[in-house]
Amino acid sequence: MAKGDAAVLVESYRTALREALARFDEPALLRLRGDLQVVSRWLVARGDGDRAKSASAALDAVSRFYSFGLEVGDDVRIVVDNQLPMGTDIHWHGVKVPNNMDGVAPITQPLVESGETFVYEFTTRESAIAMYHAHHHAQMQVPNGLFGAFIVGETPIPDGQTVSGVEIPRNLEIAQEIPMVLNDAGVIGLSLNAKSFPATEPYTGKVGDWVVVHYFNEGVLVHPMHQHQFPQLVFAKDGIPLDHPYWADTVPVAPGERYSVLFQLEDPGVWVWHCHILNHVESETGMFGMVTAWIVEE
Ligand SMILES: [Cu+2]
Repeated sequence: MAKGDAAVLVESYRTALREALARFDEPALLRLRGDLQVVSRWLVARGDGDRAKSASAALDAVSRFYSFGLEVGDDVRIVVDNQLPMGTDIHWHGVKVPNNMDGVAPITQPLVESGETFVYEFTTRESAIAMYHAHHHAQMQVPNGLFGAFIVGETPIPDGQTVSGVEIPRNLEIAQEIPMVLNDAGVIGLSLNAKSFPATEPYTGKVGDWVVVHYFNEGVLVHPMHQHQFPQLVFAKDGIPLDHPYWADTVPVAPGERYSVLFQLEDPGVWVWHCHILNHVESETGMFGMVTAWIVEE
């Protein structure tokens, strides 16, 4: 393909996605368990103009639409309705599926051409902290929004264990469980859950709360996620529980990786939480991108 053709394709792809977004309706079938059926229409942020504001509005919709949780043993049926001007597919990243459901056109299935539908069916076998994303032209489709978070069952937390001298109470009650998708390219750009600071609203909690965060890197760069004040106990990598959890104030998350962390909001105040690659969070005009915060109250 000539370079000029690729540029035209990217532009028409973005235009079609923006149009699809304008037609977006709240799906009726989201978060059903058992015989799940989600009618997927790939969407993407409106990335031009005021990126923070537009990304915020658009990706709110995307994350509601595309993040869903399942139980182990659920029969999953997902209908992909391809409204893009180009072919696509979906790979279930971190979930075991039959080979012909692995979503790698043209190896394991035919390409889902523009205007076609394709049905993915599988039964979840084990708990997973997973993602799903386009595999065809992933370098273009994923950074432009063709991805989502995908959680199956429960991944155990190391409560009752002592790690580096710190005792994690038994039978911990988790005040919040937060999926945090990292992105850095395409029309979405540098973002946390598809929002760029200041659209990244702070998280709020009370002193003493325990929080679980699952980082998902759907971007093309590594992001060392730094939490001020509260060390993060890394307890699962790619959804696989660690025999030896470890504490870290900065957790590097490479493309494709997932890290699950547990931490306690120990002190009141406003505590910043951000990627520590500094030009992912600050420009000459101030903070932007992959920054958010905790507001911890007494
Ligand atoms: Cu970063």
